[in-house]
Amino acid sequence: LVMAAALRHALDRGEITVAYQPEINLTSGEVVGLEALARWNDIDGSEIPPDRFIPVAEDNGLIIRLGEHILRTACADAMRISESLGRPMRLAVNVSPRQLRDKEWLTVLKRALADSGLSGNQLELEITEGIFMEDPRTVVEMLNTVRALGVAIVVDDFGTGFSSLAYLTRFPIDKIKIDRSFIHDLVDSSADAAIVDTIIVMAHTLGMTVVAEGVETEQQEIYLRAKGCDQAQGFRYSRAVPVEQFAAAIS
Ligand code: G
Ligand code: G
Ligand code: MN
Ligand code: NA
Repeated sequence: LVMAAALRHALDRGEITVAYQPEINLTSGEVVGLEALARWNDIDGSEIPPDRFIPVAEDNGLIIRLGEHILRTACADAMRISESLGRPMRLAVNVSPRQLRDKEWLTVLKRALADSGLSGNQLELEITEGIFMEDPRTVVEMLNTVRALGVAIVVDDFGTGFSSLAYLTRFPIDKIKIDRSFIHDLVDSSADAAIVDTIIVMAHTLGMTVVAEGVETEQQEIYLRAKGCDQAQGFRYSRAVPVEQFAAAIS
């Protein structure tokens, strides 16, 4: 309850900011995208991690306002970065099931694109597997509407949920993000390697792009490139940084 009130105040005062982590094309080595990650620096300077405040925002409904703030900020930042770079960067934004269920969601999304000037083709929405356990008719219809704007659908934290794999063919999905728990011991664990290999082959067979998250070492990168993984993200390249720092690093 205390955190919910503090979060509301922080949002009112514009203290919730967005940091960006690059996504790298494993073939070219180029930065091809950026993931927006919410950041909350408390007045005392300490950082409250998103895995603590996002669930609070989801429980009390504040995620609707918070999510809109992050989406709008990120679209505007990605547009500016793309313009100054002279090539389009893809932007990935995490969205909670509760946002997707909100009746205003599509309006919020269209307005964020229109106001920023960002093309729908540059935007990716990261959703977690839990959404696929909800009423499939409603979810498929909403995802198809989003996709008609050119926006791509990404399954985040892939492999950690409890849902059946059948959803991969029932729902319109463009990209899979392999959870970092499978990447961590990739080079030493034949079990984790087998899982990663299989996810890459499966994603490509289904016509999806595949990204490895939590890439920290050169050996992991070499392994993933050899297996045909399309993209990588992780501390090997950069942690999430403020927009000015991101822009300066890639220009
Ligand atoms: O930045 P960090 O890796 O600490 O993020 C931790 C978790 O918080 C991640 O699982 C990420 O998906 C989630 N998260 C970060 N920013 C947002 C956001 O803007 N919206 C939602 N729904 N989740 C976010
Ligand atoms: O959306 P998601 O929950 O996947 O957000 C990414 C999270 O993973 C962020 O909290 C980010 O700080 C974290 N992260 C990003 N790269 C790495 C990495 O290379 N190693 C580890 N341990 N965590 C990472
Ligand atoms: Mn994510
Ligand atoms: Na993730």
